[in-house]
Amino acid sequence: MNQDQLNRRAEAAEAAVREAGALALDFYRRRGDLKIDSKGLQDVVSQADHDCESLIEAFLAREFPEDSLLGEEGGLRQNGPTLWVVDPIDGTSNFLRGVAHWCVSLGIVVDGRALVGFIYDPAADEMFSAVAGRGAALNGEPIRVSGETDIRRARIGLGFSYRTAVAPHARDVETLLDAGCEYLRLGSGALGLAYTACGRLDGYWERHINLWDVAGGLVIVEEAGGRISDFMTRDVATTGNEILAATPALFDPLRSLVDKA
Ligand code: LIP
Repeated sequence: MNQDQLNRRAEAAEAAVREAGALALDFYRRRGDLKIDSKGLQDVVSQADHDCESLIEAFLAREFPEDSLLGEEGGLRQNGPTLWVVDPIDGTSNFLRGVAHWCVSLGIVVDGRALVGFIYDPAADEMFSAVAGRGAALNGEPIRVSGETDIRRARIGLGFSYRTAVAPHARDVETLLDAGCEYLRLGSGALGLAYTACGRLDGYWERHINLWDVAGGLVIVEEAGGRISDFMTRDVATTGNEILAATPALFDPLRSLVDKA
């Protein structure tokens, strides 16, 4: 894929995420009318997730019908080698409970590497973005990970879902606190990566997360100067993986802490 093809897709991806974000915000304001379905323990979904994903699917079919789409709700629509990976509403539990910490996340993956990322928080009107080799931004302003080097001053985002056992997560909390490291569980892996990229957090750790939750954030963290664990394995689109993101100085200390937990 040449730079021009990538740039055209990046422009289109931003437009698609903004449109889906506007629809999601409209649903959010009338969330009381939404019927909530369960996908598993503490794993919810509503018409808002489905309609926002369908909007992006229709957009993609119009603009780049040769590309493929992987969405949280509709799964894989295989076409050509370029893969758009979408989480129409990341932080769905927050969304349905009226907690204004959710977003639309989109990443474009080529040859197993995320090259374009957009994470849009419509409630805060914050657009986190990055294209490989062109840096990361928040509402167009360049962003960098924090300069934090000391685990005893660090604030780390933690994620958990019942896709994994409780005990390792509980040990993570204890291990980080014993190390003097503060943690926050905000309920959106995508925003956890975006906040790491702009220095609101010094890192993010979750023992299992899906590609659609992080595809947008991977390139945003890297282009903001952060380090990311080797998330993109061959079958990650179906299996998911653990994710560790952090400032360069904190990555190895955090790695050894969570490996010890
Ligand atoms: C959520 C992730 C979060 C994880 C939740 C859930 P969703 O995604 O962003 O990191 O801890 O279990 O998977 O379901 O809101 O799109």
